[in-house]
Amino acid sequence: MPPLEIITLPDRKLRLVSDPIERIDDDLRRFADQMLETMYEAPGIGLAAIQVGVPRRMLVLDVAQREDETASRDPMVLINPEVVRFSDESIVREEGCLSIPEYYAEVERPAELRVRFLDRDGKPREMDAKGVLATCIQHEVDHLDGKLFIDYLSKLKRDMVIRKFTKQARLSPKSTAL
Ligand code: GNR
Ligand code: NI
Repeated sequence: MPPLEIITLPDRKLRLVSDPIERIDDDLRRFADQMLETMYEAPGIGLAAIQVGVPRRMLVLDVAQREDETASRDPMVLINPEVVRFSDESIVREEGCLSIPEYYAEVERPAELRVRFLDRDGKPREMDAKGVLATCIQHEVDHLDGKLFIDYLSKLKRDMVIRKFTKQARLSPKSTAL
């Protein structure tokens, strides 16, 4: 199965607010597996459905290999995720985004959280997260609300990034490939 295409700035779909998932069936599970394959291939530690053009509230994650490449995979699928608790303590971490290739910046977010979601079998779950997992979950849930990590930067920096990608898209529009 070929990986899905990841949309990038300035694609306006990245600003959509994704809709809740109403039915968890085999088609959805197959799509989740395709998202995971796309994330591993990228490579990335998380991927929201809207990043492959589907405005539904689902994300996949695997932070297991980020610090230890020899660790085994730990794929996770979060459907209709909702952060129900944030820590008062926050941390600053460098973030990147597959939809904003090769741009990295420091973002401050709550250090820990509790997230409520449905797993791939439709079972309600809650999970406490800290470290890079907590950062990644917030980054992905933001995607479901049309929000990008550059929105936390100064307007000057954000506009510079958007301009760079807009200019690039004008010079080599995807639709004229081949
Ligand atoms: O692969 C990714 N790495 C990353 C690093 C720091 C904070 C967040 C992330 S998520 C990103 C993949 C992505 O764009 N997910 O939406
Ligand atoms: Ni992202």
